[in-house]
Amino acid sequence: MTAPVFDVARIGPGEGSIDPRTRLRTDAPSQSLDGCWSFRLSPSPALAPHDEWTQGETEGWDEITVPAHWNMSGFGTPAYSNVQFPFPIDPPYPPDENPVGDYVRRIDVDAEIRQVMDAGGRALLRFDGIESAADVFVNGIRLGSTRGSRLTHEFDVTDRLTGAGDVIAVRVAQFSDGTYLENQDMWWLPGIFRSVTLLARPVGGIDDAVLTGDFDHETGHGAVAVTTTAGAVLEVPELGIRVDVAAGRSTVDAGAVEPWSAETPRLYDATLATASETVSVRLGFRRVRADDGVLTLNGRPIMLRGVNRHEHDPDRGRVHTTELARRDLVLMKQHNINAVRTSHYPPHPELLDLADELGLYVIDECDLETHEYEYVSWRGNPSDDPAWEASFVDRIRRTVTRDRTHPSVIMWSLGNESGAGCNIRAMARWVRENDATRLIHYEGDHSSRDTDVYSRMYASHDEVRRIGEESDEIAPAGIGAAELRRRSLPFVHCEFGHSMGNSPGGVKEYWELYERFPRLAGGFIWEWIEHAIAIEDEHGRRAFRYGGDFGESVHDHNFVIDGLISADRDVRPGLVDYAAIIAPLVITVEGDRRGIRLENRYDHVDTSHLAVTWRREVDGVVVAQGELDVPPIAPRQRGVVPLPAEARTVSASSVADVLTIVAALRDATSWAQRGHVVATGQRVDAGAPRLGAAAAPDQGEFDRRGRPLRLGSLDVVEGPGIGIWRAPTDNDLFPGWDEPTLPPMAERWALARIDRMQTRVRGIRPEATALVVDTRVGAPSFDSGVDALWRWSDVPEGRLLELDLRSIGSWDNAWIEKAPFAWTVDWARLGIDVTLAGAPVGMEFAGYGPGPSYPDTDSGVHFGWFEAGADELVTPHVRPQESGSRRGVRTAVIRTSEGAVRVSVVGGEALDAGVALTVSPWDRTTLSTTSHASLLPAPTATHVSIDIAQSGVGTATCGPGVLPRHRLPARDASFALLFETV
Ligand code: IPT
Repeated sequence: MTAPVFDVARIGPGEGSIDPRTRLRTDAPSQSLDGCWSFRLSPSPALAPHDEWTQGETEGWDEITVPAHWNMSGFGTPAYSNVQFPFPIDPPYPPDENPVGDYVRRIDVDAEIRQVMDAGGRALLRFDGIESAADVFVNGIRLGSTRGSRLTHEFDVTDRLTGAGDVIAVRVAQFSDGTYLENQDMWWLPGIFRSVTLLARPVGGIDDAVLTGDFDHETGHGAVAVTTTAGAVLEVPELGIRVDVAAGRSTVDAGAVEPWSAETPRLYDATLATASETVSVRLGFRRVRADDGVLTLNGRPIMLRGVNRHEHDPDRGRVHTTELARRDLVLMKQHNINAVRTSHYPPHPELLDLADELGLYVIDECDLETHEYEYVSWRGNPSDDPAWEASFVDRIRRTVTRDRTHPSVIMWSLGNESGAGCNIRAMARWVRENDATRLIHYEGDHSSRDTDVYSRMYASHDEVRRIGEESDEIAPAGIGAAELRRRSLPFVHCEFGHSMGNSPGGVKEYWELYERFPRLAGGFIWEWIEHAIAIEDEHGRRAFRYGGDFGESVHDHNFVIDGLISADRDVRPGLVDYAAIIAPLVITVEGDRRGIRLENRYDHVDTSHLAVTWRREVDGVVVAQGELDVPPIAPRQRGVVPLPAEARTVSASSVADVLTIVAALRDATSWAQRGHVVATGQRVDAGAPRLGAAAAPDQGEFDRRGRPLRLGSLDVVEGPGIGIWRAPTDNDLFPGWDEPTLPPMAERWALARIDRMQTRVRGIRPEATALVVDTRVGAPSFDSGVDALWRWSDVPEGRLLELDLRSIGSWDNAWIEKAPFAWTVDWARLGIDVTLAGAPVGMEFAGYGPGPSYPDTDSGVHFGWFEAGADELVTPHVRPQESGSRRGVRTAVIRTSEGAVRVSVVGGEALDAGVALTVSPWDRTTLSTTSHASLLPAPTATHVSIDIAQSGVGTATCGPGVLPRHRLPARDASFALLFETV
């Protein structure tokens, strides 16, 4: 028998599978069919052979591992596109070029499963994820098809299996009608990428059951809601519960319980048993509500400190491994994150087990996105076409049904970026009828008519403030009942803080708003992981690739590299910043060090699990320390704690006297060790360096343009000169959403030519105590620039530079004809650039660290005496760009393969704020013209920038640009530096 036509262009859900069931742990036997399958790839459904393959004829085929994507397994290459569709919008048709993968596996059914079947039981074949459409066969008989790549499908195979040598065959198309509903911003990765399992269903077993725990905060009592297909015994041993429950719905009073929350992820093991099957669930008792505009859990307001998480493994794509999933969630918890939106599809089921256990609130999102319709002004959007209703409802039904026992899931999300319409409404209706224990989320319809929260993405700070004040714009339809209802819902910022490259700036300012207005329930950073794909480059080294690197004709470059962690799970500076912004404890040292103010931002627990210690360092030496006696502060309350006398003292110092307060875990948790730091507060009193008398330096130590030949023990290769440009960050390359009609910063800089400034020496003047060098730095074609007066002298401590900088000319766009609007050329930075001999080896510095920061990403750094190795100087962004600045630096030793120099702030305005120091293996032109980190040349020199001011980084790739307060308009400056030999 030959396989029937493979229909991949038919509007509708898959067919032939059984009704979706809740995911439960069971003692019924199962058999994993993961592992090696026979595999054959055809270029399109029309060219897929109609031979005897479904009966196991696979001679000459290749092999593939399941689960995997075939284009990550040597069959084809991955492709990335975001909103734009890789083929014409011509629903329900996929393109002719539509790879088809045939999978075959011959199995002997495990004896345990056979026994169940022999006793009259049934067997199910379960697929947890196939992208994008499959036809399923057993022993040559077609059982049906799947739609919904990240959704589970089960087929009853009882009457099809013989027990020995059974042939399981699956034909998978990369694209299908389903693809029109799955245009998420991610790699196109086809294949059987989640597990395949054979499940035994014993006679008298529990075919389906839903167990959820409810918590009544007024009585402190819990209740277990049970819906089961078979009469069974419910047991919760810890609560002394052992009751018979009949088939159907029932509620069992659990008495006094400890509630579940992200902060107290208390789970109770529960079982439901019949004579032939026991299923087990980890119950959490909690109640989530939208209460008068406030999101609450167990009667208390909660704040979502969230991230959006895709499933991504740089070597495997969307194939889940327990190890990476746990690593992700543990890293989240360690960085104070308490919520995950599973953008934009249900995650691997194990992720929810981990979220229950570790304590994370989950917005579980349906596998739905029709974003491609934005390109055609949403014309013909399936979301509003009744022909697609069954497909939409099937998707949400599979999502909710699989995951409904998880206490961590507090909202169902209907999907992402799919516009509005009747099918979105039908999905919401289905959820309302089937699960009352969570709220409904959906961002794509701003009327919020079907949701329980008002959700938006990338709203500006100003709009978020207005939403908080309930003074936001009234919907075009006017202020009817629907609009009043929307305005009364809690607000969730489901995507904000676009973490692409050196980013996201402005998050702190969002957080201040969330904290200020009770209606604002927090937000989710876009996004958790960079989706770089790892390859081995021509030198045999591991290297990261992005859109366009695999020859795609339609792609979105590196827009998929926008995470708080790298694809290899290295923490990016944005995560450190976010962790501090959302820290559950805010520690403020009173100005005069009299005491500290503590703000407990936990929603459910007091502060007794934290040990609060203090430490005083003078010029890098710890002079006193101790633990503070902090009476427990209740959730969302504040307290003031006095400081002991030794902490209050401030000594004279040359660098700084620093008081640091640290709150750390008293005991280990499932996600961190004892002593893990949750929050830090500081008071820095800057010291005053003293220098001996100055004398004029030997002019022979300078070149003919008045530049020193050496600094410390290092030869100067180039400079020093004045720089106001940076290697554009991803954000610099995009117009901010707040200024959509203006050219992006990087373009303004290029138009104003500040990336290629020229220096003219106006005069060199030996004076009694200094060599004075007067320079003008200007942009070609323009009369704007920076005048710099350099005063070099020798002091007993080393070589002193006093620098005066004056902005000259105009920095508006009047001179650029093509500019239709008025804008200014804000600078990227203002400082000195100098190239020193030798590749960088590292640095030691006293300043804000240990990692990099910029004016709008400076929450996660604190003052200290730090070291950075060669590989910590800059951030290895996949697309090279500006990074690595250490701010507030007062003194630092820069080491290269040729020697070292110490640079210290000794005067001028830098005495208060310090300088921003960037030590990079690459110059800015190289950084800005190299497409991938792996293509950067081996470092030969050390590029040092010492900046008196810098611009923030903003989040213009998706959202507002740099906030005005963090910009750097043209300005003057004066400061003094000391260079010493070490
Ligand atoms: C928004 C998407 O929801 C998300 O999937 C991702 O694409 C993100 O942006 C950008 O990285 S959609 C955007 C056009 C607002």
